[in-house]
Amino acid sequence: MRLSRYFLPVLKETPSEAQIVSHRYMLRAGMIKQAQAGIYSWLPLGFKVLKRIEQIVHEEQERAGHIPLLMPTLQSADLWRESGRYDDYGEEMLRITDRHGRDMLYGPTNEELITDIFRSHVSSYKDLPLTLYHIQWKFRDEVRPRFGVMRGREFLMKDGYNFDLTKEAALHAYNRHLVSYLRTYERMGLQAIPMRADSGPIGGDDTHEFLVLADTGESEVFYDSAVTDLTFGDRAIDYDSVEECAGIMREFTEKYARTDETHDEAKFNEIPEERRRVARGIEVGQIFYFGTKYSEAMGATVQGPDGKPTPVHMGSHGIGVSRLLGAIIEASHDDKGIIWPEGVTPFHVGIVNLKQGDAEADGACEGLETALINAGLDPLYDDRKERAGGKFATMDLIGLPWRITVGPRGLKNGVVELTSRRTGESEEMAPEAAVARLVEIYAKHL
Ligand code: P5A
Repeated sequence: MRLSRYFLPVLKETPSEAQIVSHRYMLRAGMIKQAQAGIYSWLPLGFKVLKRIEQIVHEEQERAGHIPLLMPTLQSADLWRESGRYDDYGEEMLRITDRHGRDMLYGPTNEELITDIFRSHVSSYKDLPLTLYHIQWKFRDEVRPRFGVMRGREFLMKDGYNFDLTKEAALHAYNRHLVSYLRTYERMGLQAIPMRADSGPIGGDDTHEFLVLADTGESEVFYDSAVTDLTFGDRAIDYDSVEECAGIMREFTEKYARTDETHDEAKFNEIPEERRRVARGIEVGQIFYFGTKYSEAMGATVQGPDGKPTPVHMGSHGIGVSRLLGAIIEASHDDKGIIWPEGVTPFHVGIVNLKQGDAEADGACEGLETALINAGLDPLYDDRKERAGGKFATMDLIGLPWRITVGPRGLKNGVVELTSRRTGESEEMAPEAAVARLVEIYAKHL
């Protein structure tokens, strides 16, 4: 992409309404524009990151054996009356009436709709286990939408639902989700710690939230610092193996880590004092096991092996896809702007031409752009007639992890400069070597 043809409405001024760094940088980098309180348009740069995050979520869900589908945003109130949640959900639910006077709502979550799909099409235990998920917009009429995409009213969520014959099978689905979430967040360059939490309006007793530690997080958290040493890494996992998933679940949840809703001071005090931590975190996901709460209320039964109708055991599992952009920026930035992890960056590398209009510099940049594209990478070439300082400032703000700087002086010696956004370190090398280095860096992210 050529920056001269792109739509990147970067702001020079710091927007006064933004209280936290991720919101400030998302506005300044031209990623989002507020349409109404808690409702945003996703401008091209923001939309690109959102799509990259969605892609990672899809890949990891499908790897775990979960099946994508797409349900609508508007739902019928009658389904929610069946589960009893229509009245319970309160003012957070956006209620709408259509021209025929039928009550509808903009879905804040989809337990009812998916249970309706299930009961219409599945009647035998032989069709289990089944986990269906989608990535779809949700609406919650939050009292205080704030911090940009962190607490929106309209937001994008991945929500998945498992259907199993027994509690044991449903707990395996719970563990499988936990494992797949650990992988998902790590691919985005994030450490998200599973913490015992409260289930709120979704229901059930078993629930974990995934929290990214950040001072600007809305949740207060209490944990044993040893949990921050755990990483999932590259280990291979067999998602069908009950023991393997349960083992990872134990490994990542046996140490004390809780949100304030479930915090237990006495248990916390059993941790050696030097490892006790009280901090703040951003909730980027939550998993639930709620048994037969919805299947019993809505008649979602299957014929069991004994021929008797049995209500299915269910859980639901959510990732805050749009919130993740804010969480990643909170976790990865400096005073010049965003620093995208390689896994989610909107463009893989920025090309900065120090002397636009100089035939040799222009030719070298175009050659690099073509070579990068041919190698499967997605470069952003700043071909504007701007001074170098302005080009660097834009690249630093939008946070591409790598930059190639091309200027007449270097070209005389046959070199360009490859710079890491994270460390600021630069290295001179031949253009082909820079392309080869980037191909190597991105190999595990493509
Ligand atoms: C699980 C999937 C549920 O709704 N039902 C379907 C369950 N869980 S949840 O914890 O309430 O939401 C899942 C994740 O969505 C993100 N989230 C939000 N993101 C932005 N703005 C909001 N107002 C908002 N509310 C929830 C969180 O990341 C949460 O973990």
